Amino acid sequence: MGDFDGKRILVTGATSGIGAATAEAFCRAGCAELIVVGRREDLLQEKAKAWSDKYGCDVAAVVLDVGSRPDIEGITVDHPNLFDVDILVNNAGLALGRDPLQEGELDDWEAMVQTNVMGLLYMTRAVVPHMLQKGSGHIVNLGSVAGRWTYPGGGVYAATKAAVVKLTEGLRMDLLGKNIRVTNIEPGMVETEFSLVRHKGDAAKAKAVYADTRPLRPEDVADTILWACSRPPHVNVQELVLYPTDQAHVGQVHRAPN
Ligand code: NDP
Ligand code: 8X3
Repeated sequence: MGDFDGKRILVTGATSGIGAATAEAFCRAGCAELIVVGRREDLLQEKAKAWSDKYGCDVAAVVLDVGSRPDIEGITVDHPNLFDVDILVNNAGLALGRDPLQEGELDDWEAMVQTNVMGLLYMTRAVVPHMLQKGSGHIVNLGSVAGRWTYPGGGVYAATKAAVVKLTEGLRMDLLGKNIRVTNIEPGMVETEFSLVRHKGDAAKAKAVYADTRPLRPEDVADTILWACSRPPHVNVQELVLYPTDQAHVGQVHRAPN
């Protein structure tokens, strides 16, 4: 019997990067039902079908902006049991811009706070009552090393990830005694669409972030998430920092041209 047999799992931000790798890893590991969330409908549907065909897992694609309270409330009214899951991976998130704070774009700030903080809160609030009713559950949040150590031009993104540290800690306290685990996974540099999004489609800038170094792959983070979720029920991985070998700190990356 596998660790995820019979489990219903929800992964937000599953159209690319860490979320897509995590969703696929749960299917591969034999979860019964997977719900994947993202905004790019065609991509989400395509991935959901591919995972379902390949692994025989029941995959439901739910097109949703996690930062939209009306969307989440609406879908909850229409489908009251949609968020009744055993594991929630709050992965959807983004950085926008590398401007110094004094020159920052207000729209970028709002999108980061709304997605990385409010989105995580809305999803958590929608899921936790079901876990309480069942008497079990696991919430995995995607923080970042940026939530512990910031860097120039990264202050707002880092603040949203610092919020994830506190929200994870507070939720764990509020749920003490309820048999619900709460984990914060904090990766360093992972090569995904993250930098392309941050640099608003500028592929050269995005590529430069990962040039001549060996970043983490999304699958490395997915492995870590599955490891945390497959500990015995009395074990909770509270927080876990995962750097590539070639990164000692947020701003300190070893680069060696091949
Ligand atoms: P990607 O850009 O590859 O993936 C981000 C995912 O989030 C996409 O699937 C995107 O889908 C989804 N998403 C973004 N905004 C929303 C929204 N409002 N509602 C629903 N889905 C949304 O980046 P990563 O895989 O790298 O990022 C995943 C998480 O990991 C983020 O929280 C990020 O902050 C964190 N992280 C990333 C690191 C890195 O170096 N890459 C390091 C540390 C943490 P769509 O556009 O279809 O909505
Ligand atoms: C993403 C890692 O260092 O680009 O959370 O902020 S970093």
